[in-house]
Amino acid sequence: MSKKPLNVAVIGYGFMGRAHSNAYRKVGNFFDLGYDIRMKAACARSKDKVEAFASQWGFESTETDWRKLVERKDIDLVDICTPNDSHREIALAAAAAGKMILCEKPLARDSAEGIDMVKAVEAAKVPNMVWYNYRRVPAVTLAKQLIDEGKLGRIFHYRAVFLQDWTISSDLPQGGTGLWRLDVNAAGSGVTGDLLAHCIDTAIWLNGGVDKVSAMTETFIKERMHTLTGKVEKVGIDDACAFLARFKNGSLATFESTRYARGHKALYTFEINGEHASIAWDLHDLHRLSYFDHGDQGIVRGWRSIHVTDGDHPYMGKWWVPGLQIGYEHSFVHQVADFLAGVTQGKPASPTFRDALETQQVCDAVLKSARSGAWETVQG
Ligand code: SOE
Repeated sequence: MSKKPLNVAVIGYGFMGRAHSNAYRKVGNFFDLGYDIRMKAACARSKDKVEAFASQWGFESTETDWRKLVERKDIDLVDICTPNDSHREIALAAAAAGKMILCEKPLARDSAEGIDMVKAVEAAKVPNMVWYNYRRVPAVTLAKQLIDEGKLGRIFHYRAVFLQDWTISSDLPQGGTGLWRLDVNAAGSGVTGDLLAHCIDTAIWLNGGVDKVSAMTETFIKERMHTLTGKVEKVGIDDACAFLARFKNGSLATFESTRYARGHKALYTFEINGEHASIAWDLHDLHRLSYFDHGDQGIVRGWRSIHVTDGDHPYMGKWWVPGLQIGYEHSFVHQVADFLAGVTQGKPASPTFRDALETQQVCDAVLKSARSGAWETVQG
């Protein structure tokens, strides 16, 4: 079958620019797509850096102005890998230009920006998706399958944490490459939008919508040098956030995230306790899913550790042979494969901008609750 050419443009060459470019390059080798992906253009402000990035990742051309890029007739898909403060503006222009849009998480700095983005892609009827990649780690997708099959029965508890330790030094500046995550104007929030957004996205996918939240946040280091102004400026992000939540299905949840958990680099874990079974997952052991089934015979009942590498496990039939595991970068490959399958079948793959707005609305309620000290209802 002949494949349709798909010209991809990636804006931003940071960590995510690399993760996504790697996915576009690999996906056609492992998944049967209706598209022939072409690495058409890379875009970033610095000419030297974007040219080096384009040559490393095999892009045919470069642009230093994203406005020019989104107007190009030879681009079909625009991938936004820039800091959060430019997501809205680029997405609105790309939607008006009729491009497919993939946007790095979180969708935006807040729901108000997110709503504009949802309206723009829906009015333009362009395929869209947000890169909440952890859904597509095979063990996490298996968790979804088990829940949807009813194996857990009624869900009582959801528990998630995302711990890091990379911002503990007070010498670390805010702003600029990578460190824009510490600058509230660029990021919108701290760990809430950067890390808890992942946990919330997975939780909504696995356990449905969140009704109410009660949160606390802390900014441990109050001032940092700003890379762009050279001045010591107030830190406006949350360094740590913990919140309680009530889901619409009646289950209770706790979520915690910090960049001050010495010894933890990216410890994302969740555990779900149901009436008949429980499941647990740990990003540091991402190819395993822990599963406890109360229906097992009593004398052998216990937590089992499923090595999610068999051909009938989600996505695994596309990779190597049973027993050989895959990793972090493959979740991005799966996301591109699902996105394009959705476009071909006219069934948008999740999370669309509208799905990701729900996560944004939970983040807004969490930050509101941390300020008010009260339980807040999630809007939307
Ligand atoms: C922050 O350190 C970060 O890189 C996030 O921005 C990513 O979304 C997360 O997956 C890993 O941590």
